[in-house]
Amino acid sequence: MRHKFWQILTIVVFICLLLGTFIASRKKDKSNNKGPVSQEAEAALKQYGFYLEPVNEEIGVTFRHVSPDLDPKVDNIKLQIASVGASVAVCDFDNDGWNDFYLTNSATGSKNALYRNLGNGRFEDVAEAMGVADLNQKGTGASMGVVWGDYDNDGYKDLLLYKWGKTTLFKNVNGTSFEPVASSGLPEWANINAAVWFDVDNDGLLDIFLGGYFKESFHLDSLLTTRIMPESFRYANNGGRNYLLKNKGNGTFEDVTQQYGLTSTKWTLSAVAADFNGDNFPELYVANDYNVDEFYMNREGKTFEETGAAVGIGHIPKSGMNASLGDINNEGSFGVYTTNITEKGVLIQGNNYWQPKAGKGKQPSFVDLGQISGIENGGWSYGAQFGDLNNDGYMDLYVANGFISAKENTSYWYDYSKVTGGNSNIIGDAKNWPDMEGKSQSGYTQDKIWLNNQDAIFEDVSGKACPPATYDGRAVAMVDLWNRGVLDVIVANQNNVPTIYKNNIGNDHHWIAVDLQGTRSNADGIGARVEITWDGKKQVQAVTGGMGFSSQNQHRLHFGIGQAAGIEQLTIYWPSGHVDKIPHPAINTLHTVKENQPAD
Ligand SMILES: [Ca+2]
Ligand SMILES: [Ca+2]
Ligand SMILES: [Ca+2]
Ligand SMILES: [Ca+2]
Repeated sequence: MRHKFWQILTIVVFICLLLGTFIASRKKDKSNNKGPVSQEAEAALKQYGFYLEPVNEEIGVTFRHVSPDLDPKVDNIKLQIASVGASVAVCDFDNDGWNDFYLTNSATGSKNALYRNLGNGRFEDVAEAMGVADLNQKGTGASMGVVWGDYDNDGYKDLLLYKWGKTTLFKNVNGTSFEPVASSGLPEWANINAAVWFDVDNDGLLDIFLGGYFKESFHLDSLLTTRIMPESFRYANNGGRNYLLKNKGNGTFEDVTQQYGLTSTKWTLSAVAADFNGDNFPELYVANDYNVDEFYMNREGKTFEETGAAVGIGHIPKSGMNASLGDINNEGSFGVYTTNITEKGVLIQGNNYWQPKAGKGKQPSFVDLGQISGIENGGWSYGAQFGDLNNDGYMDLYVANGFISAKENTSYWYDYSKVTGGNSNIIGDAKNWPDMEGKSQSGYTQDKIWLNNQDAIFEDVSGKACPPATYDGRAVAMVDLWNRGVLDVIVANQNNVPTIYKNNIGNDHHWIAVDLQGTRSNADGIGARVEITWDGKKQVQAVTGGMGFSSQNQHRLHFGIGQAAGIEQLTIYWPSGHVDKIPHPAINTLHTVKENQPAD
């Protein structure tokens, strides 16, 4: 008997040792960049040419987002109101050539994170040491997002943190610490859900656009009233005001919102700036909840004119949660992807891809290709980004979705309909909204990954090109995290962990990447357009100061070019008006290009 016991124990120990070795070797495989091993992964690599593998633990990312705290007066719909705040913004803040990223948290007392890329495959949260962690203290509001922009042109990108509360600009001190910029002229208190850096007047100094959601007089964690909600589900104009803040060049910003005609008070959730008509001054696309989106034409840097209806985007009110740029059919012009709500049998708004129409001179106009391209139905969509995930020369699309994943197998949609039919007095008061009682609403859904099968027709590869996951996705950023010539994907999930996807590419496709440094233009080159031509194709991308929903991609621009042996020309249209042309640049490499000093 005793003998048998020892025999069994020996066998058990032996099996444990074997298992341990197996697990250790698997771990080693991952850290050695051998790629995923599952059958699903191998099938995806073969069929789509890429597979996204979550790697949070392996790379040292332990962050978890917690939703903002609200006044108990709106407890009945807390899940609904406190459903934003998870964001991601990529930046190589210390200029060591490795992309780092910032994640916001939102609960009172929670910490934001700045993950520095150690260059050895792992990341370290340095937010505390750098002075940008403890930024959700009581009385200062809840973080909603950040955008990076070098406002003082010293070569280090600075951090603009926007909040439901006190939006703050932090100066990046040589990549070693951050210091809040005092008396910068930013609003003392506002409920901001969108921000972009852009040079409105092309004077070489980056200006700021802030989009307000709730009215700026509300402190959502200590409310004097419950009348904080939209006056209408379709034509609400009682949201927060927007801000255009002009960089004076001395560390202060001047509020020029009135002067530039940005006076609308719709419920803004996202914005993107780019030059759509070739005069080098950036236009501004503003995505609004509970109303139509807006398109602001830049009139020579002196004022904006809202032309949404005239250009075709401003007719149908939807839920505007995203605005990001793409060039899905390699025509060399920007389209804008906006996201909305689609819930089968309840509400079908559909997402839009606004493709510019040719031949209209200085006034652009747009036609929606969302449906025909197959990228219309993204569920309750939030942030979205284009990027060539398999380097075949066509931009693919990642869309984060899922509104509230609370109690399983419950739905607030029926209760919701009780308030959506009411008049503005009823809708506008949170106390009239039925108690959510912990119910879900358009939750537990898989983010959308759409593969561009050339010619702007997309295939839904969700749940096939990555393991199944049903977080409430908010912000998406595309970034080459390990300098492999591959776009990885970071998704910030609401009230949950983010998903850091390492992209495994299973083909021999080529690529080229470009990192711009302005000299006459702003140092970040924000607003510059980069165009490449190859094999009879043309693709354009822009350097932006934030796009998507509460997110910012890597600063460098990444182009896949399939099996092409080279590209014919790389052209950079700087916001200053200068044009740099680089014939036959080397491929499979990152080019850092200074304005008017191109070297190939
Ligand atoms: Ca870095
Ligand atoms: Ca700076
Ligand atoms: Ca400016
Ligand atoms: Ca592609």
